[in-house]
Amino acid sequence: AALRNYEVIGVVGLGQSGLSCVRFLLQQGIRPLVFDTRNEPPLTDALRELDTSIELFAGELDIGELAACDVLIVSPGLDLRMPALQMAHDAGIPLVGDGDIFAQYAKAPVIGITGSNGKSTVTKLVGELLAAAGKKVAVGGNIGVPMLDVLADDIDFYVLELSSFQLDSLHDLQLQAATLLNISDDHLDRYADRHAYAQAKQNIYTNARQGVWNRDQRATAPEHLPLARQLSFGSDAPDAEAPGLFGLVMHDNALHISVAEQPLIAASELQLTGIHNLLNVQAALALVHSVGVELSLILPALREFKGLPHRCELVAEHHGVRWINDSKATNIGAAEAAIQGLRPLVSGKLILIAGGDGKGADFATFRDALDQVDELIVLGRDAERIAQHHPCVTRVQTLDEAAHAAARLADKDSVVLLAPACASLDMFSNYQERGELFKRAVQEQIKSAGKTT
Ligand code: UMA
Ligand code: ADP
Repeated sequence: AALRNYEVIGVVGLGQSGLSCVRFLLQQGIRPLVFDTRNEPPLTDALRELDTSIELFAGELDIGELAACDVLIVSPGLDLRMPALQMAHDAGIPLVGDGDIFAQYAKAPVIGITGSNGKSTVTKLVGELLAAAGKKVAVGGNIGVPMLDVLADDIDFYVLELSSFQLDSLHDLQLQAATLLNISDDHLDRYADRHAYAQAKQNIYTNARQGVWNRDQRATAPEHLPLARQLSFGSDAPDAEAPGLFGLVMHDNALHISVAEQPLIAASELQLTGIHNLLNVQAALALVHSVGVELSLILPALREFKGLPHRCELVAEHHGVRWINDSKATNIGAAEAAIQGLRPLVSGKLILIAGGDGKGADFATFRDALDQVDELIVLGRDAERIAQHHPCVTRVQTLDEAAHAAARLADKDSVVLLAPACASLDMFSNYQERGELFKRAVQEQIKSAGKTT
């Protein structure tokens, strides 16, 4: 329902999303009540800068206070199953997300992207491909810019990364094209079980004009969209039967992304590495195709796309050895994708650098992926918990030592991959710092190798 139908609006959660909601409401001449479960919400000063007189209720949510509102805009980081929110819901107060407000004000078509992995990569790529086709694009959502902040008058397309949390509180957004990239275990602390998590992700297809899904994972297929409004991508070549279109084929002895069974672009022309990224690229192509963009227009931009930093990022290629930074692989699932995605493309040794804070994960489940690695270099707090699952292990203390050891083990056509399968916090301030230090270590290693040869 339209915002103007409500007399008192509550914004629950004062993080980036909450603050952007308040800013947006103030622009509409609406002063909301603000709630946050923390006693000292970190963005309190930023809220005061927007408006000194806004009422802020900090600390445990109180149903008596929430009940003063006619609608609650709830932040994605808050579990909708919290007792006070459930009580508000049961009392008939709608619980909505920033996506529902966005839906009321966005005047241009919206493309939505969800999935357990690859969301940011695909979101960024779709934005760049549309821009290359001459469209004015705004990119936001879970990628880091609250969606209400990117609303503007002169936009041709919005591209939104949507987390399952954002989808949970989304009711009204009509997506022109939507994709569910893949589903693997994540956020199971917020969902009753895997099925509930998968259902949350399926919500992206509700009200979508076109659904784009992954043939490698049937659970990503839209359950309720007619076939004519589906397109799929995958690691096989789709047959002529709808709703395929995008796939992978061999052509002139080289792996190509195909469209309608015709090779479109060779994997080797892309700067992104790994089979998983060939799927991400197909998803992006399918989305832009769905909104009517001619694919030949965007091939140069596709060749130029370097991906986001710290996601299977090619750092250097030196004497036939490729060095890849996947520092964002902060859990086993993401590291597995990097290993499995790269393995078929590596003719020499695959050398993995892993370790860090394993967050209590059971590394026995990492064994299948580790089996595909020729050499393992470990560091960090949980180094030994990973090391015990591989026969060829080198133990190091720093990323410099890791790069040095990798250079020693590598031969021509080897790939050295940093995919830690762990958080970075035992040794670094975040995954970005870990990735930057790795890149520096690689450059140093290459420089010193240059001196000795
Ligand atoms: N929090 C409280 N009490 C509150 C409100 C929040 O304790 O009253 C805590 C939450 O539990 C959470 C943190 O504060 O730990 C942030 O929550 P939030 O809802 O305020 O988050 P925002 O700052 O608004 O950021 C959110 C997304 N974060 C989450 O969904 C947790 C950001 O995605 C997103 O970029 C931003 O909106 C803009 O759309 C980040 C993320 O980690 C990158 N997303 C998860 C992921 O990708 O796995 C889903
Ligand atoms: P998200 O925004 O969903 O976290 P990113 O694009 O930031 O995704 O990539 C995060 C990590 O997930 C990367 O480091 C990569 O190893 C892994 N990844 C990326 N794309 C895929 C994919 N299609 N399938 C599985 N894993 C992937």
